[in-house]
Amino acid sequence: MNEELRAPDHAIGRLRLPEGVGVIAGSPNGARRAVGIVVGRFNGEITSRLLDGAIAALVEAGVERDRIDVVPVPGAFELPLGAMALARTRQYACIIALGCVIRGETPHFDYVAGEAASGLQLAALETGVPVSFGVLTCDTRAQAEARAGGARGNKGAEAARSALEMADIFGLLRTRAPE
Ligand code: INI
Repeated sequence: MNEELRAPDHAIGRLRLPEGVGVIAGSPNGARRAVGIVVGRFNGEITSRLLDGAIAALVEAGVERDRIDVVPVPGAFELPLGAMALARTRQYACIIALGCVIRGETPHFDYVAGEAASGLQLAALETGVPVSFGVLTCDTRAQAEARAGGARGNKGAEAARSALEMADIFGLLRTRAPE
């Protein structure tokens, strides 16, 4: 019978794995991990709620509060540079980037949102430190509110658990005995 991996609640979907293969699956485990958070001040009433959600999820996963460092930056455009700076310290198992870009409120939505997304991916790929994408890119403020602790959950908490899951995979790979 095929093994089935139930997705943790930060990732939608169920993955069915074939038999006979090695599986290196992480879980959002925060024990003994330090975590860096970079958060945009722009749309701060929304990003504050993402930050609350992220910190609550980290603490629930076992991260000690005093091992969480938060770096506020002006807006989503600055998130990649902040994430890169945190990652380069090598002090953090993973980095969480939180921001909120609302299409209706900015003619340069596509630039800010696009640069945030590609820059955060670049920060992760360049440093090898997991960086999660907790940036809301919404058409309206109502949509952003729904994703920041409203009807559609809290994207900050999801980003926190995704970052911890990736850190856990990296930890498993580092300690895996060579065959
Ligand atoms: N920054 C955001 O995080 N969200 C936005 O919706 C936004 N808008 O609307 O422009 C925004 N702009 C600021 C941008 O991120 C930079 O801080 C700014 O351009 C200075 O580099």
